[in-house]
Amino acid sequence: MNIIVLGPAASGKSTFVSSFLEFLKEKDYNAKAVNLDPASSPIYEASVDVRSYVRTEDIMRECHLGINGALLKSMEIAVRYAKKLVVAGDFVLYDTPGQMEVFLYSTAGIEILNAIPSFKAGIFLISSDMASTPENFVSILAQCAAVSLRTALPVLTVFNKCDITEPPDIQEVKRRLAEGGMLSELMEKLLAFLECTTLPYRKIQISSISRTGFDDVFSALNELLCSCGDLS
Ligand SMILES: Nc1nc2c(ncn2[C@@H]2O[C@H](COP(=O)(O)OP(=O)(O)OP(=O)(O)O)[C@@H](O)[C@H]2O)c(=O)[nH]1
Ligand SMILES: [Mg+2]
Repeated sequence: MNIIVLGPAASGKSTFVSSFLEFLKEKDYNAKAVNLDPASSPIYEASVDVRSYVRTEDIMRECHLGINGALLKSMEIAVRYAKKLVVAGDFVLYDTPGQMEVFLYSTAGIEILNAIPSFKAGIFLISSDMASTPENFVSILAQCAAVSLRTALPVLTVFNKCDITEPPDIQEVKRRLAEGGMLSELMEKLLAFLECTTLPYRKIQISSISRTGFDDVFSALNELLCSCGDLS
């Protein structure tokens, strides 16, 4: 199974890849990790590292670009090596950059994901502390739904960093949105994005640091890719 780990900057993607890789290896699976982030060196043993082909800091210097423009340019260059960025294994975890525009707007991110053979799923990591206000929660949900649409992957929505804060209670978010405020109507409508994520079926809470909730991720991934399973 190929697992693409997606999510906003600092949601804990690389830490999750590192911890979940160990979790899978301890279960005796042939598990591997691939770094698809040209701006960051992997904090785990990567079977393939995109930085062997392109590094964002080099692109910044050579093309006189800022960090975000250089990251997008790096991903465009990485497309040339897309086939070399794929490995085989029982489980392969693909770590991605936190700049969501790579998957929300640019074609490069999608082309790289398209090179990964099927039997693949996405994990969209949400940092629980980032989703602590209704505004943030709704905004992240909208991103999650857009990423599923854009990547055409079955995507599991997962709350990370639950060791430091509880993820939001969805009923409580709905109640607070109903209280009013200038943008409450807009946010209430955006809340419909919730239905486009796996959260109405199952709320998965993990900590990549203390390694809690990984069994739940593992079974939900298997159910997500098994036509006979549901997420309840
Ligand atoms: N408390 C806590 N901290 C975490 C957890 N997961 C990650 N972190 C911390 O969050 C910070 C960002 O983690 P990363 O794994 O680098 O996040 P990322 O999503 O890969 O970041 P980018 O690649 O820059 O987008 C680091 O300081 C991690 O130690 C967690 O489950 N709990
Ligand atoms: Mg990272």
